[in-house]
Parts: sequence; structure tokens; C-alpha cells
Amino acid sequence: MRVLYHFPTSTFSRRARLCLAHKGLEHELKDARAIPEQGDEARRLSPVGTMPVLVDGGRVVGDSTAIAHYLEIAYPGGPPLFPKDPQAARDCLDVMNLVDTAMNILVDVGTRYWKLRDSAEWDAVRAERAARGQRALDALAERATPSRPFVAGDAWSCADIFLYAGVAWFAGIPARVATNPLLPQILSVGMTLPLGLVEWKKLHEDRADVRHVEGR
Ligand SMILES: N[C@@H](CCC(=O)N[C@@H](CS)C(=O)NCC(=O)O)C(=O)O
Repeated sequence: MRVLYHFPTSTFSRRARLCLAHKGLEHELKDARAIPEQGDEARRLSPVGTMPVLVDGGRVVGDSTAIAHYLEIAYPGGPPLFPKDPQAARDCLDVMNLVDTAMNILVDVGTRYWKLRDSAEWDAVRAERAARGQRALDALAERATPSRPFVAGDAWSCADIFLYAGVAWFAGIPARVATNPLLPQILSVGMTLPLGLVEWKKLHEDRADVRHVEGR
């Protein structure tokens, strides 16, 4: 049985769940947040050290981007995660890269480097990172408009999955801010989700695979 070690609310884990759902692949979920031993197990299996981690037969894949590529290679027969058309494939990589830029800055500055906030350099470093992440979000908002529901080509792809998971996570933080001390830190990085991206997300909320992954 395929196993995905994940953090239920993480944007990176949601991507992996959406990729598995798109391919129609059954899997068992192991919550590495609720059950720390499962997190330890995943870290023993994958040297990447972060969630999600996919175990598929004898193969262990850490990192959500690697999981997406792995699924496309291992299961070429299912619906494609990556567009075949060359221009759409390039757009897909651009979008995935922009989403990663924004998400990694939020998570790195808001959690991993947070202990450095008393450094004299903190404000300058935080501001530079936030500006870079904001440029990525703004570039995504220029691509994801109601007239262009799919951000790479003319069908749901990994680009839409990464963007959907990023917007869902970032947009959902204010409602969860009291539940986790890391969330106010992430908001204080100083990046803002463009409203256009929130509107774009609404176009896809009722997809069957999205509803399945979100338990709705
Ligand atoms: N590049 C990784 C990033 C994953 C990541 O940062 N996951 C976070 C959860 S949001 C994590 O595992 N944090 C725990 C840690 O860094 O120890 C991916 O795309 O999977």
C-alpha cells in the first residue's frame, strides 16, 4: 500500500495529496504532526527531513516537487500532472517555481529563521525576502485570472495544484492563527495574498478531487 507521511495543514503536503488524487492513486495517510513517531519514521526513511514523504512499494520520495515528478514517471497512464504541450510545460515550471519561491520564503522566514529575529540584520533580511516573495505572488496573480482558469495549458495540472495548495494555505492562516504559534510569525513576514488569487481559487473549489482531498 502506498503511504504518504504528511502534515495535514501544510501547503506542501496538500500538493502531494492533490497530485495523488489527480492520478487516482489510493494511499494511506500518516499524520506526522499528530503522531510524532510517524514523523520520526518518515525522517528515518528520507534524508530530506521534511514532510511530505511518499513511500510507494520499495521507493521513498521526499519533497513535494519530487513526488509530483515521481508520480508522473511511475504512473504515466493516469491523467497527466505535467502538460505535454511545450509552451504549457514551460508555463507549468514557471508557476511551480513562483509558488515555491513564495511558500519557501514564508515558511523559512516565518519559522526556520525566526530565532534570528533579534539580529541587527533581521529587518533588512526579512524585508528583502518578503519583497521577493511578494513579487512572486504578484506575478502569479497576473497569470491566474478568471479568463484563464488553468495557469498552464488548458487542463488542471501540477501548476494549478501547487497554486491552489499555496493559496488555500495562505488564505486560511488568519482563521487558524490562534491554533499554532508559528502562524502569527508567518503573517508577520509581511507578504499579502493578492485578492485575484483568492478569486482564482474559488474557480476550483468544487472539483471532485479537491473536495475529496479537503474532506468536503
Ligand atoms: N521543499 C519541501 C518543503 C517541505 C516543508 O518545508 N515542509 C515543512 C512543513 S510545511 C516541514 O516538514 N517542516 C518541518 C521541518 O522543517 O523540520 C517540499 O516541497 O516538500
